[in-house]
Amino acid sequence: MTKTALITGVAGQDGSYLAELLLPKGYTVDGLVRGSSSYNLGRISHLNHDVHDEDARFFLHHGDVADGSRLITLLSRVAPDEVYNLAATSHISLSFAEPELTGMTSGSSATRLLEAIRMVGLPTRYYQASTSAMFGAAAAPQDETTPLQPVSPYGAAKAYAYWMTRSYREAYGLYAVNGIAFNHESPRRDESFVTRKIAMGAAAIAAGRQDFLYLGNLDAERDWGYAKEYVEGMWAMLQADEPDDFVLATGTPYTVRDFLDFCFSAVGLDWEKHVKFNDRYLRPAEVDALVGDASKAARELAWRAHVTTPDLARLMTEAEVAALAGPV
Ligand code: F7E
Repeated sequence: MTKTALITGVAGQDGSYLAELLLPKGYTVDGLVRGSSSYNLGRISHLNHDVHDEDARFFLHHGDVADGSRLITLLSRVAPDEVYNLAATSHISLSFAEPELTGMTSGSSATRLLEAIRMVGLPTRYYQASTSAMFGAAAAPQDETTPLQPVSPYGAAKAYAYWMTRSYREAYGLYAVNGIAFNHESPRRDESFVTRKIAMGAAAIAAGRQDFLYLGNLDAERDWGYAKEYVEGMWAMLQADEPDDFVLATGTPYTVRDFLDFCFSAVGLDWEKHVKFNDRYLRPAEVDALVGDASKAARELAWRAHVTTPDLARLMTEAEVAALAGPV
């Protein structure tokens, strides 16, 4: 029997990779997209969603995770075997500017979905996109036992969603899990995150289209993996016998400065000649070091990140160089 998955945030980086993973496995994939007039469906436009096709298995639905009654209607209609809650306001800087909205989209969306699953009475398995941003000020390396110490509205909202997911698992016996993903990137990453910004900047400078790249704190340490591999971990969590929470990470920290070095080296440039500091990219509070220990996922799910941060930086920079060169 084929399974049905509902993905919130299907048009985002992770949603698009997850849909690409599930469709060849035989899943029917229902994706939630915001019903705005300006669609941003570039990441999923290659997936067949012609609803007139009898074999269609990829469907888009308008809706917003802030709209509880819409979620109930949708869940009743789709009756998914699995729900992946990937929709969020995921920019940390933006979360400081829009703290209340961030709470609604990245925090209480989990409650709305969990409550909708409980009300509709489906045996649905639920994946909550939790994040290393919840660890905030906690000393690195962090794993599933590290106490949460968020330092941004985004981290705090995600910590609330994390605890609601655990509460519904414990109180109602729902199969509900938290995947605690550390930074995961790709050529599909939104342009304002530092990795994509650097990869695009290096490619544009190498092509003579700009001279400088403006950045904030270069000392922050992050554990950057390849998003395409992380969605495999998300799926694996929902196939386990028992629901549990897992960290997804590479385990190796690099600084923003290192990432600059990897990207600019890939195009034969010295980043120090092209990068300027601008304080507009500093945040009211910064997370100094996020480094994950994913040994539980390796042990229990046989999941590992294979693409290292230097490989990822190269892959992302090459994608930008190719994009600038245009179609062959
Ligand atoms: O920043 C520094 C910045 O915005 C990384 C999200 O996926 O991962 C992500 O959040 C570091 C920070 O990612 C610029 O201050 C310097 O220290 O790429 P980012 P993030 O804040 O770690 C977590 C795990 C999530 O869950 C989030 O959703 O880079 N940095 N200069 C800069 N960052 C940006 N964006 N732009 C700069 O110009």
